[in-house]
Amino acid sequence: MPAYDPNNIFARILRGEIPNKTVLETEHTLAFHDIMPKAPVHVLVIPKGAYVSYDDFAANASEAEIVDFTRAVAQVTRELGVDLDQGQGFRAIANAGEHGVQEVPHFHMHILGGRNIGRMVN
Ligand code: D5M
Repeated sequence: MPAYDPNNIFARILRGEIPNKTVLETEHTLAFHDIMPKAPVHVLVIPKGAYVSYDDFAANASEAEIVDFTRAVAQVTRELGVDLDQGQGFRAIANAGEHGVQEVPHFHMHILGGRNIGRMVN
C-alpha cells in the first residue's frame, strides 16, 4: 500500500483549501459533485479519514466509519433521486491503483446515474 499523500486533492477539499459542491456531510463522510461529470448524476463519496483506496479503507477504517460511509452512499442516491424507490438506479464504483486507473489517491466511491450507464464506465 503506498503511503497516504496528505496533499492529494481530496485531502485539500477536506481541509477546506479547495471548494466543492457538497451533497452530504456526516461525521465520517463527505459527498460532493464530481468536477467532470460523466452522467447527469455523478457524485464522489469519500471518508474523512486518510485512506488511499478501497482495500486500505476496508482493512483499516473503524466499523463506525465503514457503516457511516456505506449509509452515506445510499443517502446520496436517495437525495439525488436515483435510488430504486424513486428513480431508475445507479452505479457505484471505486477505482483502485494503477490497473483500476485511480487518479486521486484518497479512497472515493463514484455514484453515477440519471441515465443508463451502460456496461462499463471509467
Ligand atoms: O477519479 C477521480 C475523480 O475526481 C475524477 O472523476 C475527477 C474528480 N475530481 C478531480 N478533482 C476534483 C475536484 N476538485 N472536485 C471534484 N471532483 C474532482 P478516479 O477514480 O481517481 O479516476
